[in-house]
Amino acid sequence: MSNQSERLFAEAQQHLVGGVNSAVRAFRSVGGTPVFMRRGSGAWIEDVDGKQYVDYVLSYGPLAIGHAHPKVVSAIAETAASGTSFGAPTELETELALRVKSLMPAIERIRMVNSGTEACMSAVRLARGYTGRDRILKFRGNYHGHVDALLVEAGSGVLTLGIPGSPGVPASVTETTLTAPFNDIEGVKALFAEYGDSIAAVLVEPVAGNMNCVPARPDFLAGLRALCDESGALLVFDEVMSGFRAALGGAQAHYGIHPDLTCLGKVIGGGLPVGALGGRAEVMEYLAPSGPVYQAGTLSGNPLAMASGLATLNELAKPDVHANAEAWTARLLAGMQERARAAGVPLLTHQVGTMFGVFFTDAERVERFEDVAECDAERFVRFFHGMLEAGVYLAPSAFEAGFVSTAHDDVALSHTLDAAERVFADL
Ligand code: KE4
Repeated sequence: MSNQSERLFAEAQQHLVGGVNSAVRAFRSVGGTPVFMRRGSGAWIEDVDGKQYVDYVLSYGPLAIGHAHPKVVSAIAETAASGTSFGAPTELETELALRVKSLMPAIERIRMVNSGTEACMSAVRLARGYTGRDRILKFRGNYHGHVDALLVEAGSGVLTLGIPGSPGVPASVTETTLTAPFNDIEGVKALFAEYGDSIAAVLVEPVAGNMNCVPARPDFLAGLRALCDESGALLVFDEVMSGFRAALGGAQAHYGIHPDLTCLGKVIGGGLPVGALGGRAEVMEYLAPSGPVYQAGTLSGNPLAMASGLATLNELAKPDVHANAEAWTARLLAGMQERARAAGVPLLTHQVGTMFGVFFTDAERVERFEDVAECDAERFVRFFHGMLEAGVYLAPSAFEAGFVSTAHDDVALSHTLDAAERVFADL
């Protein structure tokens, strides 16, 4: 069969940098040609050659109720019929805010933006403006979008001052960014001992989804909460990925820890561009126009994105809907482990809600970036391509999490596990 993706990719590369509009899609770390997709339906996605795959990327998280859900499609179509954007307040923005607040009580005020990056960028500026402090503490392996101050590649050694991880980011921007190992509260205590009164915020992915899927240890998050309380720094949960997935109320519900600020994205837009920053009213009211910290956006809160996000969260919040998807995820991972064991393939899996990770390692535990880096990435590449060939679409990187939707059913489960059984046999 002709491979349309190869033809389309060759052309795309003449016009789009790397042939893509987001770096991870280029298959650089797994090799081969990115598969061009043309439609999705529920748990399935179809490429330009008509081949179907069970989809565990789900647009890197947003599609919590699957592709082209009728409620989402009709909400967008009906809203669009009345116009796409007004640059003026609309009732839909308050409706989505109320839905989010009903699921995340730590959010008293919210500001809609257009991406997770924008939410995290705004969180950093707000924390610095509110506390009058400059330093931000983040964790190795955590990703918070392509924000200059947060694109920090951890240096050698245990704890580092920021070292620009990308050209174009001046040292002056990252010298106030501190980096510590994920899940290591002692390392954080050392940084607070030295810099505590100059730290504006601790920014953490409570479930790290950008170094595969690595949940924070409960004592680690509790330790961060205590250190922030003692020092006056703000605790910021980046729940762009874990929001409405780690639990219906996000990782903050899963762990029972309230951050001062929460960054959201992905699911909150149901596949349309939405990010959000929310948290304690006393802090959030420091944002313009109520306070002095400037923040704005032409399409922030636009009706289409609000309608898409609202339809998604309303569906997800129905009784047992999220719980059933969590249970399905557990069945998937149990089936994968059973088949890996039978094939003698060392496989460790993590699940938090409807997020999951698979690691080719015989290690007992994977808790920080360094542990992930020691896993067998070459075996992952063969696994990735074998599953792709078998009609299962995983993220093209050993450092990405997997996602399940409420549309993943028994047919998708048996298709996936049959594929895994065949691929493990060849690993
Ligand atoms: P966006 O700007 O891509 O909407 O969100 C940035 C972001 C912030 N915080 C967390 C925890 C995130 O996971 C992300 C984005 N995640 C990646 C997936 N690893 C998006 C996929 C991509 O870059 O194409």
